[in-house]
Parts: sequence; structure tokens; C-alpha cells
Amino acid sequence: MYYKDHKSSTILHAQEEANQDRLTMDHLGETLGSFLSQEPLKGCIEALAEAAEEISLLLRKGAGLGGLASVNTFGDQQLQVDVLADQIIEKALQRSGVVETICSEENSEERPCGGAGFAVAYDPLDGSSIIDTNFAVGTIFGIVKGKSFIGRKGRELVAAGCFVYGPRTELTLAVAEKDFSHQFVLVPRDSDDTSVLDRWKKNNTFKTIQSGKLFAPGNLRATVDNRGYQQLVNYWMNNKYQLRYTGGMVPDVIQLLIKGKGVFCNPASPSAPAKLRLLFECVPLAFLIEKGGGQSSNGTISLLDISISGTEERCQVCYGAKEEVERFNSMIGEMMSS
Ligand code: FDP
Repeated sequence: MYYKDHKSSTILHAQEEANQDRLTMDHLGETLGSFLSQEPLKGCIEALAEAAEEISLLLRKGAGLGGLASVNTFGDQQLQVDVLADQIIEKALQRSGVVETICSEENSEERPCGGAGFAVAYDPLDGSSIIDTNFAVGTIFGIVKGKSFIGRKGRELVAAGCFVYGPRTELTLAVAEKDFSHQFVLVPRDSDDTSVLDRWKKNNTFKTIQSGKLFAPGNLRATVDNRGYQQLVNYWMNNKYQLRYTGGMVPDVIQLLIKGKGVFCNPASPSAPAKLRLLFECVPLAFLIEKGGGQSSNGTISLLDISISGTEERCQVCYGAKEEVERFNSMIGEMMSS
């Protein structure tokens, strides 16, 4: 490199050092292993983290670009990679020995998992329709003590989180016994003996979501026959909100924590009914958002206060700053049925 003078050479040198720091990821904090001090929850999340690392590798190799495998219990077409991700997670949770039952978006009935302690509900790969476009996709999970989610509320979760597979693979995690939501980034293994939990390093703590002009409006087709939603969209546009929506629920919701502002919603209407699953998607993300200082709602109450009556229940949702969720409640309110 050609340096013009001593001053610019010093600047370049400092920049190189800063870049090197970023490359070695020295700025990253504690490991997931030291964050999760208590067994048996540690064992359960370790299994999920191990599975996520495998899914991330599969996606990097181009899995998901192939054909369809089957149709799931909701009638959705499953990509081969959805089925694979589901199996990878199931096997990891079986190995953990601390999981009594599991259910997933791909296989929604609660069934034994060979261990004792927790029930885990998960969406193995959320965002199947955007895998081909190479947008970020994710895995969502919620954990309760015992063996069933039925009759329970999101407030009873002992932990919930989601992995996002984007340019980086990250875990956003909240545990009942700790304040806030926390983000960990997966760093490449530098030797074969690094333990799974040591490969996830903390890079963020989320404490608040403030009002801010950022909106992620899901299911916009509902504006055709949901007047409140039409008016809410007009409000955002008249007030020059910034649109940030990919069609992948995981990155679209987690951005609220990262940016510390904004609103995500997915309301329903008679002609465009609710699509999102209460147990596999909405409740775990509500736990993350509320722990991270935001609010969640189905139009009337917090998603964490809904009693789960079945694993296949769907609902409309809003997440974000208090003021934004209150606006959603007053303009949209109770879910319209089809
Ligand atoms: P996908 O069908 O691609 O898996 O619930 C699944 C979900 O994606 C969410 O990630 C996303 O927010 C929503 O559906 C988008 O739905 P539409 O494509 O129907 O708008």
C-alpha cells in the first residue's frame, strides 16, 4: 500500500487494527455457556444451539433450493429443508435427556421426547417462502416446565428464543429468571474441542423498544376488508414511517429489538384470515419482545396472557413500542373472524 505522508499512514494503520479487531471478534462478550448457569435448562438450550449450527451449515450448502417433500398438518407445502430442520432439532432434543415432550409447526401433536423436565414447542424453519430469495430465515422455540403447553400461558415460559440464519447466525434469547433479551452470535469453531455453548458469544443486550418511525406491516391484503388496518397504514405513511419488512417473521420482529424502536404487525380480516401460529411463532417472539422492553398484543391483550387451547391455534399479532401497540389495539382491536 502507498502512503502519502506520515499522518495518513497512522490513520490507515489505526483502521487496519480496528478491522483486525472486528475480524477476530474480540469485541464479543461472554459465551452462551457462562450466560446459562443453571442445569437442566442449559442442556435444553445447548441441544437447540447444536441443532441450529447444523441447520445453518445446511443452508450455507444450498439446502432449501431443492424440491418439495410433503404437505404438513396445516396443509402447507414443506420444503425438504423444513423436514430436515425438524428432524435435526428433534434428535438433538432427544439426546439432551431433559425434554419430556415436543411439538413443532411441522409435526404439531405433542409427543414424548425420551427425557424429563421440559416441553419444547418450535418452528424449525420459519420463512420457507423466502429461502429461494436468500432472505434471512429462522428457528423459533419456547420452553415450559412439565409436559404440555395446553392450558398454559406464555407467561409460564422458562425460556424462549429464535435463531436467525442471515449473513450471521444469531440467537436471541430470553430466560424467565434473567432480565432483558440477549443476543449471541455463532463464531466459527477454531478447534474441534470447542464446546457448542462456547461458540455462541454475546453481542447485544436488549432493554427497551421506544416509539420510532419504523413499521413492518404483515398481511397487507387484510387492508381490503379491515378498515382499521387501512387507517393504521395511512397513519404510518402520513407520518413518514420507514418501511422495513422482508416477509420473514424472525428478522422482521427481531429488528425491533436491534433498532430499539418500531412496530411489527400481522392483523387478520374476513378475506385474509390469521396465518401465524400462536404457540410456534407468536408466543415465543412475544416473550423475547416483552423481556426486551417492548409490548405484544393480539388486538386486546398481551400474547403472553392468552391461554393456549391447542397447538394449531392461529392469531393476529402486534409487537413493538408501548405507544405503537396501543395504537394497534385502538384502531384494530379484536381479531375479525372469516
Ligand atoms: P413463511 O410462510 O414464508 O414461512 O408464518 C410463516 C411466515 O412465513 C412468516 O415468517 C411471515 O411473517 C409470514 O408467513 C408471511 O406471510 P405471507 O407470505 O402470507 O405474507
